[in-house]
Amino acid sequence: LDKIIERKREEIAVSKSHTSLEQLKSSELFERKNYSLKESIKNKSGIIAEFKRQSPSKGIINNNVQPLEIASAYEGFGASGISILTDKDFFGGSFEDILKVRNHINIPILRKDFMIDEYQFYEAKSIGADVILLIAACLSPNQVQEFTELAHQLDMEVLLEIHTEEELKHFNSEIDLVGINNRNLKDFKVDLQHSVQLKDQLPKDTLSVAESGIYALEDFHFLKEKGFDGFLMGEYFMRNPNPAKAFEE
Ligand code: IGP
Repeated sequence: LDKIIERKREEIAVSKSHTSLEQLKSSELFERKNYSLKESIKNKSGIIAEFKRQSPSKGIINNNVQPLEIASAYEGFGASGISILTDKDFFGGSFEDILKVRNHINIPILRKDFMIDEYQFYEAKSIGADVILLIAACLSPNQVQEFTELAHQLDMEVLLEIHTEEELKHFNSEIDLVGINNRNLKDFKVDLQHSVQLKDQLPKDTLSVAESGIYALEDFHFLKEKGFDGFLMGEYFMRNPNPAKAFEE
């Protein structure tokens, strides 16, 4: 994780030198109306289906797919939202992956990246993202609060990702959704029980999302029974040649 953040800092410096804030703000997509993931989670399957070609823990997962094809299939089966990785060096993603689908689907898009600088929020808005991921492990509680305010000013929602009890300190009541990652980003171990155990410690009315390691519909049903509102699933869909079929019960 430290390595990713270090690289991210360099990447942001380069982006800033190429594209000014003013240029980002002049994007047509800056004016569009946000889709709410909160609403969509309540009204649809709760699944946030992810477009992810590769990851540091799994290597290449699926490199042979078009984002729009996958995103349409996700929307087709009733996903509440689509998570799209925009980190290039570690996840093989790009802004293009969001831009290619933005105008063709009508469910919220989560920009999945390592957010450490205000500039990235303007970027996200300029490519048409509706929701931002905030990873507690790379932010202070203060930053989480500031970034949440900024996201809201830009008419985007935030999903705060936590992994430990300690990280509950990053929560504040302005946050839209809280994700509990079953994967430890430091050693990549995955344990589904992890999210179940931490969930009880969230305020009762928080919209909760179980993240990672949901590799079977059974897992999805299990977590749903435990009271989760949302389910962030990537690999399960990306390894399946037909994501829509993957979700037929
Ligand atoms: C999806 P999985 O195990 O279904 O492919 O996981 C998602 O939870 C995972 O990609 C993820 C992630 C992250 C990736 C969760 N938090 C933070 C990058 C950064």
